[in-house]
Amino acid sequence: MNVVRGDADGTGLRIGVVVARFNEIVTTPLLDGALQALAHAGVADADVTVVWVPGAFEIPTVARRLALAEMDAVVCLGAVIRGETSHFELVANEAARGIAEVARSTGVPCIFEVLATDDLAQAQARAGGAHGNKGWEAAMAAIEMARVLRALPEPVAR
Ligand code: INI
Repeated sequence: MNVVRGDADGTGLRIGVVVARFNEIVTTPLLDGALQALAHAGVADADVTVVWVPGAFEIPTVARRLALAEMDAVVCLGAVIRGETSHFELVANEAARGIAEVARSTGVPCIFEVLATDDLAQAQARAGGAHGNKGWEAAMAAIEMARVLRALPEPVAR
């Protein structure tokens, strides 16, 4: 039996991070957590590319570009906070759908860490507050997925 399980060794991995400016009070600590995790796992500073985009809606476009630029994984960070209009749903759904589509179509792991919360306090609790830092978790998920893919055989044409 072959069992593949990714580890937390980031040595030699190239990681892209796409982070939304919208709700920057939340996304900056998410980014800090992600960068700390990458360094902790041994990813070299020079192998990390951080790209800021206006909002979560724009994340998939840059995630695709980074995925196609030979990144081993892309971490997508944003915060969508429920307002009084349906804009919240549209942005959150399109970010999720777009990031998933980039991951599937490129084969490069794109980690979805766009928080979708009812209010700012819930988001801050997940960005270095009572519920930890989801940016850190996202970065570790990126490394795990990159390591899983490295351990798997190359795909063959069928
Ligand atoms: N972008 C976010 O990242 N979070 C939000 O909560 C948000 N809301 O609620 O509007 C948001 N909107 C901006 C959107 O991502 C795009 O930048 C904008 O629509 C331009 O395309």
